[in-house]
Amino acid sequence: MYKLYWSPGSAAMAPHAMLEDIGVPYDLIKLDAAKGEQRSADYLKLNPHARVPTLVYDGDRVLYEATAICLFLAERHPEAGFAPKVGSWDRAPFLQWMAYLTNTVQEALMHRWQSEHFIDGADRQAELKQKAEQRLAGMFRFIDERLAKSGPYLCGASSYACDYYAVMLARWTCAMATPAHTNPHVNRLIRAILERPGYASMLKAEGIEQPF
Ligand SMILES: N[C@@H](CCC(=O)N[C@@H](CS)C(=O)NCC(=O)O)C(=O)O
Repeated sequence: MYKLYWSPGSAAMAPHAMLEDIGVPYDLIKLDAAKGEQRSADYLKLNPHARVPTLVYDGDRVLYEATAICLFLAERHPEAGFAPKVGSWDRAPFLQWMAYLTNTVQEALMHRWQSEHFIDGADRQAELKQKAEQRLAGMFRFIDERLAKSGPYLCGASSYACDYYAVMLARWTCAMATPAHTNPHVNRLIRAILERPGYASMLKAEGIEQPF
C-alpha cells in the first residue's frame, strides 16, 4: 500500500514507527545519505528537496514533509488512534503541537545540525549552533513544563503522533550540552514512547540500538 523512502535516524523515524503500529503492508526504501542517494535523478523526481522522508501511496502518488506524512497516515488510519477526530475540540492542541514541533523545534535543530545552510563562515556557523542549542534547551524546558502540568503525553492522557514526533526530535539533541532527555517529564515521555511496539520495531529496523 505504501513505500517509505528513509535513512536511519532521520525525519523518517516518526512516520516509519507509525506505519509499524498501523500494521498495513509497506515497503521501505533506504537511501544512503552519505553517498548522496537523496540527490539522485530518480529520487529528485519524487522529492525535489532531496530530503527524507518521502511516502509513495496509492500506486504513484507522492507526499513529502515528515509532518504532512504523519498527519496523512493518522487521517487515513483513524483506528490506530494517532490523532483526535477531525473537528473535535481535542484536535486543536494536537495540531498546535504538530506545528510547533515542525516549524519551531525542527527548524532550530536544522540551525544546529545544518548551520552551513543558513550562514557562511566557520565562526558564524559556530555562533549559530550555540544559539540554536540554547534555544532548543529552552524549547524542551517549555515542553517539560507543559508535560508536568498536563501530561503524561503532549495532549494529556492520550498518546498521538505528536508524541512520536517529539521523541524523534528529542533524539537529535543527544549530543548537545543540554539534551532533551535531561528534562524529567520529557524523559518519561521518551521512555513511554520507546516501549510502543511500532516505535521499538522502527528502531530495530533502522539499526538504532541505543536511541538515547
Ligand atoms: N522539512 C523536511 C526536512 C527533512 C530533513 O531534514 N531530512 C534530512 C534527514 S533528517 C535529510 O534528508 N537530509 C539530507 C541532506 O541534508 O542532504 C521534513 O520534515 O520532512
